Amino acid sequence: MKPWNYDLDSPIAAIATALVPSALGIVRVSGAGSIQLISACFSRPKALTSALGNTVVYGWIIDQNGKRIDEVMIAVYRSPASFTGEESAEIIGHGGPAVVLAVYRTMLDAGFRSASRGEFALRAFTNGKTDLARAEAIREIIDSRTDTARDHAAERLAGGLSQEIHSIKNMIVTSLAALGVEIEYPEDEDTVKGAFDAQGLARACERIQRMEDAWAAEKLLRDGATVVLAGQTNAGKSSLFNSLLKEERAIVSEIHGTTRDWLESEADFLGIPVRLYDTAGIRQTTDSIEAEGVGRTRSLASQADIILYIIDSVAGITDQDEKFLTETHNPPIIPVWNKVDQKESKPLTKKLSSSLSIVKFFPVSAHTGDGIRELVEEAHAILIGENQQESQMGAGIGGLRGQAPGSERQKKALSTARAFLEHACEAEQAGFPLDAIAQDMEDAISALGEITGETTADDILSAVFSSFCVGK
Ligand SMILES: Nc1nc2c(ncn2[C@@H]2O[C@H](COP(=O)(O)OP(=O)(O)OP(=O)(O)O)[C@@H](O)[C@H]2O)c(=O)[nH]1
Ligand SMILES: [Mg+2]
Repeated sequence: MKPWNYDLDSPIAAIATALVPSALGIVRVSGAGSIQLISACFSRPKALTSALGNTVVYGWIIDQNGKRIDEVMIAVYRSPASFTGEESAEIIGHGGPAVVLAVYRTMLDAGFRSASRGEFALRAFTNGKTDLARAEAIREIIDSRTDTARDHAAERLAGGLSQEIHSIKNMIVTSLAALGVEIEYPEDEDTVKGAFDAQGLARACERIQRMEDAWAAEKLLRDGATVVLAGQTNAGKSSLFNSLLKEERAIVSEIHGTTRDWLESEADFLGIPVRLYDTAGIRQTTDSIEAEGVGRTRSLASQADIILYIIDSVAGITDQDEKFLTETHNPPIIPVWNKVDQKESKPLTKKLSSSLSIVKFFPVSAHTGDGIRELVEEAHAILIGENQQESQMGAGIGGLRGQAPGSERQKKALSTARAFLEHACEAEQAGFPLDAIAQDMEDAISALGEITGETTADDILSAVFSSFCVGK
């Protein structure tokens, strides 16, 4: 029995757009007989039932009492030329929550069942319209928080990862076939001796390893990072926060203690999605509300992936700055020398203090934007791991793009496949029987097949699709 407890043959309906006031709202349906079912609650039933695939039909959705619900366009898809491979339709109406819900309820009354999470994509997969890696890329593209993340997901959606997997699998299948001949006709003089293609398998391992190495950066693109702006009052944290966001989000003033509680917003650090926090300036205070704010700053800073510690270069370094910079080792700190546009700004060349002589400061001006690019580049380098090889960095953020795995599940399957291949090579070296080596190679092929869904167990499929949103 399949792990999903609904049948994939009945016609389904779902709301495909967010339930907020908006120009358009879409109710989506799929399954054999869908068009006939909608026609029972449509002002122009004949126009709809006779519509060709990939055409749109204008009319009104009418409820069971004959009341007009909404003026819509219905996009008609005929099997197999649809996303799910089934007969399906998209009812494009107005985007208010009440109207979209009313159209949806009318469809349920007409005989559609509510779709489960990811059921449209599951149907597309079971009908052979997409493989599993490409189906997962649909969710990735929806969840993308930056252009880089979206670009990588789009490449996977276009089949970048699937093609690389197929290509590696074909290499192993070819080697396995040669080994099969050797196993089948061991005494045959004509059989090529040493059919085991150690070099070919080593190349396959390298290609898999390259994809595994790209996962850390892909995970960062998916999950993002937390960056906290901290420092003393009036250092320019809120100004830098606004400058990084390119909007006047936080209140800025020359009064010390302007920010009393933290603020957060979403920023893009060269492709990495970042939750950026502006915080209350750290200082001794008798004001209980401000003290609470300072406590929250310390707590947020301790949970960050990076702290940008802002110092007012006009005021110079205080004992408190020095204490923070020398005592805090985790998470990493980038010291920022702000307000360098001011002529009273103290030059960085001057030895700041003996304990800070090794600290690298980043000179910036939150007002003019000078130095901010370099600051973001530094944060980006720390986040993706400075110790990574150049090639791996390129592979992660820019190089492999859609060939990189997009989920933990895919990364695990890659590691499993590589472990089997390495084991096959070791077994061959140790003089194991050829059929044992062949078994390792088959297991590697099967692990790679889990990525594209050819050999994926039903319960894993169920877990993958149930993480989708309803209507997808
Ligand atoms: N010239 C110049 N002034 C700056 C710069 N950054 C901030 N300022 C000024 O410094 C003052 C304090 O800036 P804020 O951004 O409010 O400082 P803050 O660190 O958020 O201060 P608190 O919220 O009080 O902790 C304001 O008058 C800003 O206009 C800069 O790069 N150049
Ligand atoms: Mg502030």
